[in-house]
Amino acid sequence: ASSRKRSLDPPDLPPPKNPHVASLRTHPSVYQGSFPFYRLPSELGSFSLDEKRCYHGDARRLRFLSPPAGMESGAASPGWDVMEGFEDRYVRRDEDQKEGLLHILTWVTENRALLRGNGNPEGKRPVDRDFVTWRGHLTKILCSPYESQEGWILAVTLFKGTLYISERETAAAYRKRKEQTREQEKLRYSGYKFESYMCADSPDGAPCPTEVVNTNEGFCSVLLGRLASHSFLVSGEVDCKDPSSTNPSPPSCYVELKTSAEMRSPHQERSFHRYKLLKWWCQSFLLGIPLIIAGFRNPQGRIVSLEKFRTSEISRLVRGDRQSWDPAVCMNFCNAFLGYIKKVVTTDDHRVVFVFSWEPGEDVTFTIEADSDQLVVPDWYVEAISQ
Ligand code: 0WD
Ligand code: CA
Repeated sequence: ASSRKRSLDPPDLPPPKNPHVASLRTHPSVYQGSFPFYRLPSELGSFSLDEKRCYHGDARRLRFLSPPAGMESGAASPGWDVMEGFEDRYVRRDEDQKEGLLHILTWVTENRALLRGNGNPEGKRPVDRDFVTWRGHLTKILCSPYESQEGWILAVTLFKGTLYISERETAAAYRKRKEQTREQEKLRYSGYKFESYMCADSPDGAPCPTEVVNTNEGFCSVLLGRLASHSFLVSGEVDCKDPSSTNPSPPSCYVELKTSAEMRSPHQERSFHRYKLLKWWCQSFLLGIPLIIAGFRNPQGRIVSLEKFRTSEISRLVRGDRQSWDPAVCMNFCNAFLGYIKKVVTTDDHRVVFVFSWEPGEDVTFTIEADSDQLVVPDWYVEAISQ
């Protein structure tokens, strides 16, 4: 009788809760397929952050590529010491100061006229885009299907028809940052120092490798883009402009600079393709930056070779490796995640924050803060945009 009862049980029970209704999968197999529509972003403006991290609505911190002679032929082995100056000429940005979307929102309030919708006066959005965010946040989303180490938290608010996405530091990222060793900090420095060797302050100037490296400084481009049905305004830090670029209009004239450890074995080369090139591709593709110049450093901290990577050719470099990544998966996942945000975040109120979080191997889930004390869209912005 008991077995008979059990078999009759299910229809009497409420339908089982589907754990996937409120979550989003990230496994690559779910997102295989053709590449979604992605429009090359167009630059709408830019801003600069000075040595004190003060905002300026102009391109004063844009730098210009000034590579050493011989780079084109692959002959250059500059031998630059990218650790030099670490002790006495390094000013680090205070990363305990969480800026959120501050600088983007400042740019938006100063350029409102460029962003207003064309609809009827009641229906139009003050910022006529579906999403506003940093490029770095989108890079994390794109990489998620292949990420096995670091999770993320993205806080989202819907305000006057536009979704604002801002990162929150995870507990693990906080610990990692606080426990950073001197050696790790030196490696970070070497990336910035490489820029000092490669960039000049004017189109026909020369690099000044003895300058102070100050990570407060930066030049950010503000662009409009579209992925499938999602329109967005995105801003990202740009390393330099190539004055000799055949296409002088941004973002096509921009160049991304990277450093990486010199590769000495097929194993190191494979892992460079699988992990580093994934991140490099996602980051530059998102803004439409066509060229990445990499400096490879030896264990003594000297740049031993320079190599150019065309963003559009990177995915071809990894195609032969079946365990590698597929750019279509990254973009299809991003498309799905933005669609998921639109479905979930429907309360238009700047005090309400939807907190999406993800850990490798798990699904994306969210919680809601009805009256958040960590706003994505701050009160000053609400006031400024309503003027
Ligand atoms: O406070 C934070 N947690 C973050 C701040 C996280 C991500 C970005 N930012 C700031 C950056 O300081 C920058 O001003 O946002 C601005 C632009 O960011 P993005 O372009 O969206 O960010 P991303 O693509 O991750 O980084 C671009 C460059 C980096 O180049 P490399 O080659 O290392 O990927 O921005 C720099 C760095 O040069 N950068 C930072 N500089 C200072 N502090 C930071 C940081 N925390 N993160 C990236
Ligand atoms: Ca860089």
